Amino acid sequence: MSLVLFGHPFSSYTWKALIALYEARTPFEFRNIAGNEYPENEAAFLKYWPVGKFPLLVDDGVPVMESSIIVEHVAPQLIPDDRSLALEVRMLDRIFDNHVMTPTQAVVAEHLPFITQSPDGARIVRARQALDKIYPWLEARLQGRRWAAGDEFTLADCAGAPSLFYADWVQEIPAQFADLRAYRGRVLAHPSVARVVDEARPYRHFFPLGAPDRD
Ligand SMILES: N[C@@H](CCC(=O)N[C@@H](CS)C(=O)NCC(=O)O)C(=O)O
Repeated sequence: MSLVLFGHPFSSYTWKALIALYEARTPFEFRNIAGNEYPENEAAFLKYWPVGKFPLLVDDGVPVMESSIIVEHVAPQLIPDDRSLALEVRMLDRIFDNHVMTPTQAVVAEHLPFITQSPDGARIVRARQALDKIYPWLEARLQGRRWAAGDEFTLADCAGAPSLFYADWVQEIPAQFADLRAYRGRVLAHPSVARVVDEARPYRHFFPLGAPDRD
């Protein structure tokens, strides 16, 4: 297996793939597609995946798209063998991506001048309402749990870490959701996650809503 990961060090979905690679301790080459800094990396990436969404893994020349599939490809041990637990892990993975990261990305996108010059206020309100709905659901779900699903760190945590990291920056998790806030703190302290957070520090000034002075 010769692995190349195309991505951006500040990208939430790139984090998800990197966390799994760090968990698996698998050697790989990272090809940064940050802005205009590495045009050769971006050109190679777009040849493999013209859609342009990252991360993208290339394994011995074969492209693997979608962060959840990349996680499963490089670290199958992050999906439990037990079938019902595996279902819960996959469900939480989808919930973090679709109901935490998607509204978070929507708010961020409306603040990026290279995406829009006229932010859609209604879209921002809808996205914030979506976060308001998922926070209490997650609070109830995570009660008494160390990790998102089961006793081990899994794919669900690979998705939970970046989505909650950025969601909290966009719309701080209210203090009343103590278990959710504690989970976020715990998962961010996990070594593979702390590593991606640290590697992204030089890019924090790009956060369009202004990076808070924490984390
Ligand atoms: N479902 C995809 C989502 C990937 C995604 O949205 N990546 C963002 C970066 S975090 C992206 O490619 N943004 C650039 C764009 O949309 O053009 C996955 O899980 O890999």
